[in-house]
Amino acid sequence: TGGSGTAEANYEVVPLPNEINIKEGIPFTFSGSTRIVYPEGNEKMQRNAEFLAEYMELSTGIKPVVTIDIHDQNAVILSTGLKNENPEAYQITVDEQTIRIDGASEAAVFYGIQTLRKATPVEKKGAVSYAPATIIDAPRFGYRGSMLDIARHFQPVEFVKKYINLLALHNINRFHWHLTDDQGWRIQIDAYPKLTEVGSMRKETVIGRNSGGYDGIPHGGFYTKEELKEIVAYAQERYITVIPEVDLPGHMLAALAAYPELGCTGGPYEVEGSWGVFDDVLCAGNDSTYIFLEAVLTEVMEIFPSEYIHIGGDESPKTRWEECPRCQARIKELGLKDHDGNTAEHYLQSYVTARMEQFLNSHGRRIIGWDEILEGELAPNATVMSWRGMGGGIEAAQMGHDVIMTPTTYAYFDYYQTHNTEEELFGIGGYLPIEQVYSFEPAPETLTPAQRRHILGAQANLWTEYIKTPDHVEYMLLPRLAAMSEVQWMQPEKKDYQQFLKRLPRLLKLYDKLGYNYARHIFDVQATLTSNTDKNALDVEFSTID
Ligand code: NAG
Repeated sequence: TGGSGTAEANYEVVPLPNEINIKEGIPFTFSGSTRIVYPEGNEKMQRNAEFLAEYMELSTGIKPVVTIDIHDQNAVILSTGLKNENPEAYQITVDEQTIRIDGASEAAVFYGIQTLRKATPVEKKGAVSYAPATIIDAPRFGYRGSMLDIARHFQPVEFVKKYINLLALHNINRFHWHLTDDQGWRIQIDAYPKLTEVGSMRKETVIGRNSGGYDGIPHGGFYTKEELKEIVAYAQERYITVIPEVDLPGHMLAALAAYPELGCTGGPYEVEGSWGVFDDVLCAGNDSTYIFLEAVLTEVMEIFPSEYIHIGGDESPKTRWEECPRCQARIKELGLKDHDGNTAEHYLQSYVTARMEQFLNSHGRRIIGWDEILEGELAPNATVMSWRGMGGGIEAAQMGHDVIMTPTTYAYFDYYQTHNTEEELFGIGGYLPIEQVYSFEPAPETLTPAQRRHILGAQANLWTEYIKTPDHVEYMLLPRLAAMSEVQWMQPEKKDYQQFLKRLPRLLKLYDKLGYNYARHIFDVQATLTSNTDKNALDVEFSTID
């Protein structure tokens, strides 16, 4: 494609479409006179058309006109006319005169647009030629998630939007937003103003990995309701549902610092400045706890239209509950006993979870919880997010519950990307190279076909104890999120890591164009992992990146 001449599109993008059939014939040429046509009266499709126009301008320097006028010549035509059982299925048909993107829904058209955008080269300004082709595509999983923790380190609204655009680029449709934790409460709640007045600010942060030394610098921040609603709408335009998480009953020190009466000992508590699992959790024997949680969740539901509300449930020590007279009285009142390898206190957490589930179900919402909610008794309608390996998810699926797979071994993007950790930005530890992300199979063979249908999808998690800046967030995500997007989108039999590596450089160029930071040096390591012949191929591919 070097020199003069028209740049050529390449449909082998990330994630790779299910079917790409290239045909004989004259290509379509995108030029200054190409129009993007959307169906009259459909605002979402108009927005889709505008997205495509913006993307094309960034990649080619040409901003096409967006219109409802049907011109059969030299147009990209968007429609929702595709009939398909999968609401996210789309088809792209390219001939000399037109590129048609037909989706089973507006969201599906959006994914067709992402594919077209990624097929479009970014190195050169001017016209682009698209080989005549039919592309048939649909995602494997309906839940394609990415979790961001902004409790440990706060990020401004502008960055959250940039992050959402990044998810869209990878066909991700769920943004799991970890909004509360020991180290900060980040969401405005009118009924409990001290949550943000007190709970959103910690006085300092531990240096390094719990070294014992502190930086003496206050860290904090929170989102107002207006900001949160703005982000929800921003994500919605990009067909991404924001799933808020209020982590309970553990990971609650920031809330306890604001309202110490909600803890078993009554405090005083502080917004935590170090990392780990802390003994002080919400008191499960105190009625005020339930009043508090219902008030918080009521306001959360007002802000977030998502059917799912994530109630956390991870790492909630039972130490305080064992000593607390009110918790013990509640255990007695409920008749909870040690049995089946669980203590009465485990069943007390199950009681808290089930009560929150009942409350949210009665408002038409559903809960997701971390796999600890399997300990004791699983709430009747809960979806389980399996993080301590796949075991919890497998067990839940066997019980007929829905599952989202996000095991540390494949999905924890706070882990290092290479063994050469000296050269990487700081991570929590662990080792999760992109190749391993790519090899992730969220629906294991051990499940029956019926059980496998309970695996709704997979998600990448980014915890941010050691990740302070937007650049660092992007570095941890990229390019591993590209590998995760193929796990989430592609049929497993079509996945091929070596082939993925050949397609990836063009996506990296788009990252550069969009101003995303990514882990560049992992490819030196990657190249040494492959055979010499492959290594040469890779060198050629990747030498074109910089
Ligand atoms: C777990 C914690 C999380 C922490 C992360 C670090 C879950 C569900 N819980 O210990 O708060 O930030 O791992 O990798 O992951």
